[in-house]
Amino acid sequence: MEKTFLMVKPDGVQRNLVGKIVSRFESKGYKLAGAKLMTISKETAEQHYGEHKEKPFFGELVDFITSGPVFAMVWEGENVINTARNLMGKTNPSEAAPGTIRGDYGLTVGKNVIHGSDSTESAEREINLFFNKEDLISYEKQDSEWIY
Ligand code: RTP
Ligand code: MG
Repeated sequence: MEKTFLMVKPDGVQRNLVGKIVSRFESKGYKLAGAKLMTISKETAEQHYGEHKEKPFFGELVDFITSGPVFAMVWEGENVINTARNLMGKTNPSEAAPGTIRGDYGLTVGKNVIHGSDSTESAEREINLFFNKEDLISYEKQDSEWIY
């Protein structure tokens, strides 16, 4: 089953949005495979956002993501990578539609509450960067094809 890496960013943790954000993905019907509250080292942050190394906002991005605890998660379900991105909304909260996480809770492009993997390759890379294999739980809920 497809897996994605999602992370409530430091602004979301500081603003007590962890429960609300987890609830969106639970309500949608996806399955939680792993989660932890953690602080990110500068090295891990630079690796995680490596694709943005040359961007002018890279330093600010790394400083922000390491500024306080984040809530890292792995979610599972059919097409979860793309669907989670749709539930998150556009990168800039001022362009994100109401009803999306960033549309409802995000303030600025820098403080946009949540991260989500954008491809199967980045999902695999990010899951491996943040979680050990034994931290991810595989479990059955019900004998049904459509309950993940
Ligand atoms: P993320 O990686 O955090 O899930 O966000 P994303 O895919 O929607 O956006 P991406 O292009 O990967 O950018 C990563 C994060 O960098 C910050 N950003 N700042 N100042 C700026 O112009 C700017 N552009 C991007 C955002 O916090 C974005 O989430
Ligand atoms: Mg991204």
